[in-house]
Amino acid sequence: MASRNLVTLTGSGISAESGVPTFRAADGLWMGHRVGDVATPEAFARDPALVQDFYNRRRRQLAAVQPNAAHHALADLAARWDGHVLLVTQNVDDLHDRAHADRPPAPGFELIHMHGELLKAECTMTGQVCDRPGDLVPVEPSPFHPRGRLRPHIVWFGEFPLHMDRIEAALRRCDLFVSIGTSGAVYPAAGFIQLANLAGARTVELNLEPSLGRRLFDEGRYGPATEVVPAFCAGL
Ligand code: BJW
Repeated sequence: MASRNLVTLTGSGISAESGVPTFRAADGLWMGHRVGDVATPEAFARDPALVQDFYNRRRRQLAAVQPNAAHHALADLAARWDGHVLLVTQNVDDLHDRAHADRPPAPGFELIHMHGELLKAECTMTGQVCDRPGDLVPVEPSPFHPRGRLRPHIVWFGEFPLHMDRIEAALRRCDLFVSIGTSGAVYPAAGFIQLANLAGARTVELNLEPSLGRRLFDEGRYGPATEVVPAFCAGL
């Protein structure tokens, strides 16, 4: 029987060939920083200038990059898929959004940024979110609350990823799960493969090299995302 309910999970490997760095580089640093210095609520409380500067630099970097053949292949697939497609990305870049922007929205398609979005900011008091494509200053007043500040709309370690109820519901009914360009080092995303297996889905990993969870997948195809993702999508 043909697959109808597709869940695709993407990680930073899909954006690597667009020029966005992945996270777990050999030196263990992200753009020269240790994780705990920039990607935790504690880091923001301790040194908001450092954290805002880190995200300001990444926001500016995003303006200089474009979606690649892998993002476009997934957008083409979603446009022609006869069924439900949930594209869950751990990436905070907007490259999937841009790849989908020039196609009519397909019925049954959803894109979820489970770790937030670099081009948005959120109020520390109310959690309300607004577009914020430009720089944030260390203590940025919030338009939503007199005592609030704007922080990057990013899910830091120890915080809850977004829309988990919708993601888990889609995983429970999926019949094809495809994981692309993620090391499987960060939970809860690293556990989605187990939920897909419980649902009885066909499970496929597309990555530069086998991830930590390789043995949990039915099938793996390895190479640069701009090659393996279009080839895989063309075969569906
Ligand atoms: C290519 C390629 C090419 C390269 N083509 N491929 C102990 C045990 C278990 C869990 C925990 C634990 N201690 C703490 C936790 C929980 C913690 C966690 O998982 N920690 C781990 C480090 C152990 N998780 C959390 O805190 C999360 N919240 C949470 O768990 O809440 C409780 C909860 C439980 C259950 C349900 C619901 C809630 C929050 C996690 C937030 C993660 N945020 C980050 C940072 C965002 C900020 C920012 O962007 O600055 O998100 S971490 C970072 O890692 C980022 C990424 O989205 C995420 C995943 O990384 P990714 O994308 O996989 O990148 P890499 O670099 O690891 O891998 C790149 C891959 O690409 C590699 O495989 C390459 O081979 C490949 N590649 N070039 C194809 N050209």
